[in-house]
Amino acid sequence: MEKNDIIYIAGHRGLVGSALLRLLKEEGFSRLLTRSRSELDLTNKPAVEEFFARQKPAYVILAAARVGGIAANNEEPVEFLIDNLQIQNNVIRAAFENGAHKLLFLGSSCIYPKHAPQPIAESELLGGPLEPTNEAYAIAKIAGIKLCQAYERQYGANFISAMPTNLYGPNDNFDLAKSHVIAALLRKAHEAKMGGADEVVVWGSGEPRREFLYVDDLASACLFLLQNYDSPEIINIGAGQDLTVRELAELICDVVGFEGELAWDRSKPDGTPRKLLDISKIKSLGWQPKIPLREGIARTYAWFKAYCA
Ligand code: GFB
Repeated sequence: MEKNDIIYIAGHRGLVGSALLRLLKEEGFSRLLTRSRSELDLTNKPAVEEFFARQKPAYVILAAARVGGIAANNEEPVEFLIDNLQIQNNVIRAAFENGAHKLLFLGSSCIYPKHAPQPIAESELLGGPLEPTNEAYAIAKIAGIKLCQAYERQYGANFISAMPTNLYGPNDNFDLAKSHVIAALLRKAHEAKMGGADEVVVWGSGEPRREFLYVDDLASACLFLLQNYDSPEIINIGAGQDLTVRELAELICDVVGFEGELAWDRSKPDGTPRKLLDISKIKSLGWQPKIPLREGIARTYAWFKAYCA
């Protein structure tokens, strides 16, 4: 990967894409290609074809997707399935047809079976039924992995797929109906503190376990894979440790400085009981996470206060 290669970051305004854009700029990559959703609708096949035919990116990072937390996934399976299939089909095909050297497809830890052995190794893919709350999103992501592998098998394309664990950081979505748990609890704890409320409502039982990776660590892993990994086999990216939702909520309240109680809304789903990724494969290649959870949450809270509060 040369510093003057044309690199297209699809989804550069999102949590993942914006972190990649920051990192690639810092590293001196000078021809970074981005388009906002109003400039290029990735679900529009002719528009995507025209964009690739004109720009001919050498590297493509597919960080554009319809994403959301457990509620959005559970309530809008149609959009999660269709939009993600369209975006990835359009971008992956156009990348191949316009001679991209390499494409990085980003999946998710929810592609693994609900009851996969922990920590979850890459070999668990398609080993059992999925978690129902995010089955539509997971099916779309699995289709993306299989399309990249098919391009490699049939045409020799260097299209790789990475599976990040749950992510958080600056530019996350803090809208409570769509957000993932860290963004949601940061907002709730902040608003409770500012409003003098005596409790914060947390969804579910507090018992599910989750692993969280700060998005700058994810960006560094993606750059590492673009530079060092050329296999169609999927590869996990995670933090290597997890905690319960209850422990997470307590940590977030501590970072925010909210001293009231936690209240549990058990009418909301818990989702999958645990999804800790086995990251021994990427570690053995030489990458590891750097930003501890508490520090990442503090940085995210600082960003939230600056831009969203
Ligand atoms: O982050 P989250 O929405 O997604 O929820 P998943 C994680 C856990 O936090 C669940 C609990 O057990 C939630 O019930 N939780 C507690 C909350 N309070 C809240 C809250 O206020 N908001 C939210 N959102 N959760 C998603 C998938 O699953 O993970 C996606 O739906 C994707 O497909 C993503 O894979 C990474 O970890 O359950």
